[in-house]
Amino acid sequence: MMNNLPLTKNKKVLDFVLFAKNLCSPDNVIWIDGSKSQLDEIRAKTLESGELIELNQELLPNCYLHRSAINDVARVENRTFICSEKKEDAGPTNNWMAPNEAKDKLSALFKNSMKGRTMFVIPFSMGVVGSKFSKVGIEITDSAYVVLNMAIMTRVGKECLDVLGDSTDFVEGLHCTATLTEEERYICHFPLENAIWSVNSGYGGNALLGKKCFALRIASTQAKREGWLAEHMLIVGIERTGSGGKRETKYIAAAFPSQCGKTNLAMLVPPKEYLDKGYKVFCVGDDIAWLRIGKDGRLWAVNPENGFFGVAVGTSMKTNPNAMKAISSDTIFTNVVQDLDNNTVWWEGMGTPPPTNGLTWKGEKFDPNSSENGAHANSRFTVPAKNCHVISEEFENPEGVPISAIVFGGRRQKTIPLVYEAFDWEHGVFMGASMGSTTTAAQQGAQGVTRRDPMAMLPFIGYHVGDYLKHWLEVGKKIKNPPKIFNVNWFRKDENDKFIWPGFGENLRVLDWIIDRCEDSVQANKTKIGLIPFDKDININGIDITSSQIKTLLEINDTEWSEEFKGIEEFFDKIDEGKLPKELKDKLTKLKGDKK
Ligand code: SAT
Ligand code: MN
Repeated sequence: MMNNLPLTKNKKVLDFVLFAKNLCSPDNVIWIDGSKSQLDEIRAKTLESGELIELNQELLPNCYLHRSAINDVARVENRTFICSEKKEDAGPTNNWMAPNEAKDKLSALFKNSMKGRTMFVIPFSMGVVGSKFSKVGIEITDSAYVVLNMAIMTRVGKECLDVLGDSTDFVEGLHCTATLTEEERYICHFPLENAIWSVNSGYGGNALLGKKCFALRIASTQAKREGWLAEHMLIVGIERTGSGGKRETKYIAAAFPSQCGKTNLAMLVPPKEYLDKGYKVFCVGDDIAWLRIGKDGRLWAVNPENGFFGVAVGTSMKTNPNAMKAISSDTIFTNVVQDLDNNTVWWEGMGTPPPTNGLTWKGEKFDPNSSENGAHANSRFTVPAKNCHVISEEFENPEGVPISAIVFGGRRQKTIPLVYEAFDWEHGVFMGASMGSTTTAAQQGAQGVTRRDPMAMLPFIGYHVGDYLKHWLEVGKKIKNPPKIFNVNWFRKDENDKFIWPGFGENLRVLDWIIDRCEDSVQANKTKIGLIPFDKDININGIDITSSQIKTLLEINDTEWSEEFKGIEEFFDKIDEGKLPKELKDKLTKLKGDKK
């Protein structure tokens, strides 16, 4: 039987559940205990209602398909609010609403919104249950799809309440799909109360409140108060024989805006030459890193999530074989094509022929010859981390992994070299603060323009961006052995508009240089913008790259950089509001003035 008795005596949790119950008037309340039998029962109900569709259990064991509402397929930045006490605390990169106004507005939308429905109470932990790095949340939702996804993406169940005990230190998340009306969709964050209210969307980033809402927006405010960093970063471990002849795994944390291949980089497969030399790559996380200063004076990172919520379109045996293997079982697919002949899934860029008898993400007949995509561009898979064959042994380590290098990157057709290294932490923070990515067809608005996205956190910083950058500088001052900071760009194009660098697994060649630099085993070329590899130090054996192309990839063009500095200056002016750290402005002035 479903558990509808409270799983805790924690007064604040019970008060929150009672408050939500009185407001939303559900028919019944179910506490998620984390047991397989309870999740099976909930899934069975979604199969009856059609919310989930069972896929071919022989070919795709324990895999299911979900089609979202057509108007509810992505995060909605324009309906996402930071409800800090004062507007200036949210800063120029966030929408702001006064906390009381937000509560009033959303209360009206929540009122009786669960009539005729079940209210689920999901206790969850971001990070290993009970670790001092971890934080507990309670999400209340009317969506069984959310429950099943949260059970993959986070650690859920009674044990989270047990470790919470009677502490009041948890994040309250109130979520209701309500009517899915776009004009009444709100994702509101209350940093002062550690609370999130989300209404009228069932989509991942809006509804799985542990992810962007908690682990980035709320956690970034907690991190600021507590002296650590909550970042939009993958964490990858690379095992190789280091310069001293010892086998060692070095960990890299890397921030990229969406559509730059974070999940692919986190699980990359080494090129043959590197496999032969014994290189191994381990994935710790593909989206979020919580970073703290360890007792040893290094920066340590955990991935607070327990699964991957990856983009399906474009994922193939070529781009990400490890993800493809992972999602052959235990996966919820959202908004992909259903192949009716064998009841499996398909999407554009999967590398196999399109089904002739299929249904699009909207559930309509799929025409493989139509110019319209069958899968939504933001179609997703939700899969447990343990399904990934290259998940790191340290994934469950409550202390996390020590970070040797922080890498920033974006999609830039020119100007930015394949890789360069910051002179020091402060310069690295400048690099992160000024990073940008070229907009693609996947984004609204003009294409081909550079959108600045500091640390890939633009939509996820829960407070003023100037204070956030100041916090980065302050953390840096406290790290005795800071990681080195780099910037990479896999997306430089030639005069024929073709990508020069092959990308994907070959990116290991660049990570290898980065680790060499961290081990001080390779020299670098000092230029005015940073430390660049000497051509010979990027290994191009076995790839289709000429030495003149490597030169282009590493080129610093003065005219392009003047333009770049102008773009950075404009952006800094826009976000300043008197809060942008002077160190960063000075750095820009200095870099601008420096000769080659
Ligand atoms: O926001 S989600 O986490 O759903 C996906 C993304 O845009 O990164
Ligand atoms: Mn992300």
